[in-house]
Amino acid sequence: MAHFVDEAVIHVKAGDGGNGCVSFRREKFVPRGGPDGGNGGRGGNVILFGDKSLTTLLDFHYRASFKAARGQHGQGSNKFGKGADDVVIKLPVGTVVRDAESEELIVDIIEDSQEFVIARGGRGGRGNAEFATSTDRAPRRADPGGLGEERTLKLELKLLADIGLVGFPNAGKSTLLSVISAAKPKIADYPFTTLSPILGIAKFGDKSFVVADMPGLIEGASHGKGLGISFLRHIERTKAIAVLIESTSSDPASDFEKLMDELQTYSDDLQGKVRMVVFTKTDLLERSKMPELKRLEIPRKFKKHFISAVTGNGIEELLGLFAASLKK
Ligand SMILES: Nc1nc2c(ncn2[C@@H]2O[C@H](COP(=O)(O)OP(=O)(O)OP(=O)(O)O)[C@@H](O)[C@H]2O)c(=O)[nH]1
Ligand SMILES: [Mg+2]
Repeated sequence: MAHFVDEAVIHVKAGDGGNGCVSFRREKFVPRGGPDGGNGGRGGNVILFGDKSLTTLLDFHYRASFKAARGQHGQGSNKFGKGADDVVIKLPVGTVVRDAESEELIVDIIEDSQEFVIARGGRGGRGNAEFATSTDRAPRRADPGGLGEERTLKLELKLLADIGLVGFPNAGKSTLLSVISAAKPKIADYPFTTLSPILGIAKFGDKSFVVADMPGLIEGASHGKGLGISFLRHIERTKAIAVLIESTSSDPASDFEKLMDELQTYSDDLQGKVRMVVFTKTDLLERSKMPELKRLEIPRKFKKHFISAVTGNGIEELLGLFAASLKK
């Protein structure tokens, strides 16, 4: 399957425990009261929590550090410090959590609402009241709070592509992916630059989705020409496919038909996922040729769209179309 690993490295630190307190009772007419220093409170834990409504680790690229508060210190009059709240990190179901240094597997988040304490808060230190014995009635000793656990985690999430980009070699598929996501596919002015699918995460408003940049498809690919079509299995489970055609092509209508034929040879199902035709590199198209391209005979059900990855024209609208095609 079109597996793609979305990754993030985050740092978690549980809260330290509050310190125990050294204190003695002060009462009228009692010159030296007994010890009454309370214990410190527990530091907050950091907890991982599976949330099925999340789909990517993208947000961790903006916030990568999570710290729980320390427990309150103990006080006199046997007042115990309050424990600190836990910090909960929500992760998409399917996230694999590893130790960033050793790569050792720590936990697989496989269920909605699954909880895992990833960093334990430090224990509260004991106050001097707890150290009183028959021989030492006025202990001056209290424990400091324990340290909260701290670790660096590597998160990995396997993703399936939502949208597949299909087109002849050099159509501008990789360039499109590079402008709508953080992916850095190889881009070059020759055919078959992309040899295997590359995925990236694109955002439109508060929606994010996975886009697959595919190797170029050519006529005869179904008979093994070029790179063949075996890589199309990577987009079998996408929700929508966009066919990209260079707007400067000498015969864009025939390009479209050829691409649709190759897709169909692979499976009707795959061809049935084509939602839109995207004409690329409009910055290279003579203005006078635009109307002709717009009139092009392409069945109505396919949305026609025009973009230039160089000027950015039409890119935001295209993301809107992608997002809309995923809703259905
Ligand atoms: N002027 C212009 N050039 C573009 C645009 N998009 C892509 N190109 C150029 O077209 C060439 C091919 O782009 P790629 O993105 O590598 O094409 P591809 O479809 O991924 O090609 P393959 O991986 O070989 O199938 C590169 O030289 C790009 O710089 C565009 O909008 N305007
Ligand atoms: Mg490419």
